[in-house]
Amino acid sequence: TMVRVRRALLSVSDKTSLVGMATYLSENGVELLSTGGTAAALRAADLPVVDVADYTGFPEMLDGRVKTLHPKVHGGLLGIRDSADHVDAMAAADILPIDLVIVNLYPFGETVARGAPWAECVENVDIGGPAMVRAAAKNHSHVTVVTDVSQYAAVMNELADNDCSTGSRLRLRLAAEAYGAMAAYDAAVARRFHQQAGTAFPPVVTWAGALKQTLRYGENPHQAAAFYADVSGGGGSRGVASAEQIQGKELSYNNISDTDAAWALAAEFDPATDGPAAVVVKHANPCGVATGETAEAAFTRALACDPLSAFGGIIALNVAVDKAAAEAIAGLFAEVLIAPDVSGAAAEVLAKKKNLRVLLTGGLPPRDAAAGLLLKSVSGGFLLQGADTAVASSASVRVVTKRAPTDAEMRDLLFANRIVKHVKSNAILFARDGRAVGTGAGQMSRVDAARIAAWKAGETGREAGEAEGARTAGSVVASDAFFPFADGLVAVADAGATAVIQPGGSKRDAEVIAAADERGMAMVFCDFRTFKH
Ligand code: 93A
Repeated sequence: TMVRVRRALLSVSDKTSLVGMATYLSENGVELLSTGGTAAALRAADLPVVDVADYTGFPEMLDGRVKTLHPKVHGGLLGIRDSADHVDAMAAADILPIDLVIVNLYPFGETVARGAPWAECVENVDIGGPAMVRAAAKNHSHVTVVTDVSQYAAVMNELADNDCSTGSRLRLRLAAEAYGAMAAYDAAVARRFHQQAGTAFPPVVTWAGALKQTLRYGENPHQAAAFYADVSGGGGSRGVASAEQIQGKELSYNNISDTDAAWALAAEFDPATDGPAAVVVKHANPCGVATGETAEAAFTRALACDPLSAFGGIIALNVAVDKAAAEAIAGLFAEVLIAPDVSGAAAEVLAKKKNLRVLLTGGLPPRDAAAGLLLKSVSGGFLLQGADTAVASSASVRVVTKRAPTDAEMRDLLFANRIVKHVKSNAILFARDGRAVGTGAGQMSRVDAARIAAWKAGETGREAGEAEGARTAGSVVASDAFFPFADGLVAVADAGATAVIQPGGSKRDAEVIAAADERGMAMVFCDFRTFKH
């Protein structure tokens, strides 16, 4: 059913397009009620407007904390128009029906984002706005509620097509969007309050997603799926959800998930200290990781880790893509490229690869913001945990063997340790000269992960025409958790590894250390494990 709009209440912090919307309403005979700043903006545009304070007979007070919180406002929003009792009660109290509410809230999220002091954040918690929005949305059978500038055009079109009335479908949709917007707002408030309280794991969900993309399907074609951006202030910046896609088809569910894995690993490497780094991911595991003198060198070296698996992979770089890197990347069939930026010449090269999706993040995620909460669903609930930010350094690791690692070995050990954190458990990774050379991922036993990593390195070397064992001879190995027995260590030693980094802490550490000593290997304990399931 259609509802004629005769009276509208406008109270907005974001005054974008306000005058256009209000002019349209006013020209169509709609009476405008408004709060202080909004009313001033309307008067400045020569629009007739009634102050809410004049309508209620109650002044705005307490520094604006009480502006619209009055029965004459809320009665006008909540009264049921086709109930004789409600109509009588409203008339008796001089309450006028309000048919349209246009409200956007105090900019709480923006205030927090610019690091405003706590008191200012608190002052920016809107109370009256959400109260009106909720009341109007509840009474959507009679009231139209607008909570975002992006909805103005749809509402004006509806009014224009229907003699200044709105239909129930639009009112219901706007009411649903209104409650979603209020939930996101409350989530952002709850998150900031928990931060202030020092509650790391809030007892309430403080996530709120804004639909970013309806996906064609999920992990498999028979699963429905959608992609959401976290709009509650916990998403961190320069992540996959806020990246700009400059070319290529729509991202799929698996593209997004794999791109996230690739981006998190690339972001481990700081261009200032590690130089350019490149990552190739397949099925959420890295099949190529390398640093290099240039972006192109890093990519070419990463690709050489396992070119067979890299086909159809996801590429991430920690530095801007230049022309040389773009040309090298264009030589590989890849699904997605993610990087902080691309040069103009690189963009031209990549544009020829029509199917390659290119995502630009604008920079690397700040380390502390990247360390947000990770969420995983379980049947009937979910798990939350902090991001894995553990990093080993040459000063933090303990040498446990007779022989200490050489400087070159230590560099590769720390490099491998940072990568193995991003490999599904059980994980064993061989590395040499700043690149991964063999990976065993997602195995149920550690010794199998070790054998697969060594075998894979050998296979790839053979396919590349290298001498037998050339890849793993003199390599180092990282293990994501301790070796429960010496067998895993023996397997990597047999493959030619000369140094190992692992957390330690097994009951049989002594046996594992003895096996390393017997073979003249160097081993360090980093004292933290990096499971990833
Ligand atoms: O401080 S409030 O929570 N108390 C209120 O009664 C109230 N009514 C509207 N904030 C309130 N508002 C908000 O004021 C609106 O949600 C809107 O964001 C803002 C518009 O104020 P002005 O018209 O003075 O610019």
